[in-house]
Order: sequence, then structure tokens, then C-alpha cells
Amino acid sequence: MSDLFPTLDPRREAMGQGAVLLRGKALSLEAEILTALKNITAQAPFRRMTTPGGFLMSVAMTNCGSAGWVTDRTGYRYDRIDPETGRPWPSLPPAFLQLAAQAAAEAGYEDFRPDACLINRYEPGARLSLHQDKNERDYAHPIVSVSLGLPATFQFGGPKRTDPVRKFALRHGDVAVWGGPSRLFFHGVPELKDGEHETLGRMRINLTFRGAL
Ligand code: MD3
Ligand code: FE
Repeated sequence: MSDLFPTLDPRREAMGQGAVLLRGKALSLEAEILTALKNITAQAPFRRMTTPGGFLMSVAMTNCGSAGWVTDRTGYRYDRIDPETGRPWPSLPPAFLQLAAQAAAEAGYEDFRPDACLINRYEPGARLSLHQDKNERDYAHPIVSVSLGLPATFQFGGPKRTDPVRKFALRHGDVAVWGGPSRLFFHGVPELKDGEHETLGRMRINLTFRGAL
């Protein structure tokens, strides 16, 4: 159905050109998502990876889907095999696919079917410096992100690293969709503040769904 009054939905916020924030969108699937996460991380544990420049990332990561995002001294890439286990990544759970496709459609990106999901784990003090997501084959696909656990500040800039950033609070259950012009905009997450989340404890988890291959 077409949305006659998009600005009147308080759960929906425009973040920029092609970028939409759907507040609380993941809450109805919370239990399924957390069960699936336990299963994934039992097969492909969180690990801190090294950047090409030799820095150990403060964010711990794992993946599910046909390919996973990895970094080491040789560069950033998507790999069908988890370099830590030598096995394919766990598959994308149905609840993940359903949420990503529905959120993308709500944001105006019909028929988005992700083939990769990067899972980030932030503990207090962890951060992700300003960057672009450029390792995916086709930038016509949006990126869908799901925030869980402790709240974070999200910095959203522009097409150039030096463009001013705007800040958004991302809270448990929020889903955001980035497509169109904003797909290649710089973004980052400053140091996670300490706190205690009622279901996840002292951490934040972020899922990003991508069309990588
Ligand atoms: C805007 N993750 O994994 S999610 C990442 O909260 C990443 O863990 C952050 O940036 C996190 O690459 C931010 C929001 C996000 C993800 C990808 C984007 C925003 C984006 C790609 C293009 C533009
Ligand atoms: Fe990113």
C-alpha cells in the first residue's frame, strides 16, 4: 500500500537522501533474532580483526550468509569461507531475511534480498571510525542495519570524509535503511558508553544486511 502520510508516522524518521530510520522495527522479532544469533556465534565466534594498516579493531565481528566481510593485513573483502574456522559462514536465518526485506520495502527498496550479514559487537569503549562501505559489488542495493542492546550515537556524514556529520541515537530494536545517494556516505560510531541493557547486558550488537556478491 502507498503511504499517504509518511511524515505523520512517529516511528519513521528521514535521515537523509534515501536513508530512513524505522524506530523499534525489530522489536516484534527480538526473541527469534537473539536465538538465531546464539546459534550463529556458536558456529562462527565473534573475533577482532586486523585492518590492512595493522590496527586491531575494537569492534568484534562475525557474519552469516553466502559471504562474510573480513579484514586482515592483505585488505578488506567478502569471503565465502570464515578464515577462523575454514568453513562457510552460517546461513542467513529466515527471521533475518524477513526483517531485512520488509524494512527495505518499507523504505522504498522493493525486492532487496541480502546475501551477507555482518554482525558487529561493541563493548564499552569500542568504536568504528568514519568510513564508507565500498566492498560490495553493486551499490544499487541498500544496506539495512538493526541495532540491539546498548544505545549508540551514529554519525552520518556525506560523500566526502570532510563533510559535516549529523548524529542519531540508535537504540535497541531500531532498523535503518541506507540506499540511493546515501549508500556511499561516510558514517561511524564513536566510543560506546558503558551501561547495562536488560537483555544483552554491557554490549551493543549491530546487524548489517548487504547485497555483497
Ligand atoms: C550508511 N556499522 O558495519 S550501522 C558497518 O552501528 C557499520 O555497527 C555501524 O557502519 C554499526 O559498516 C553502523 C549503519 C550503517 C551501515 C552501513 C551504511 C550505515 C550506513 C552504509 C552506507 C551508509
Ligand atoms: Fe559501515
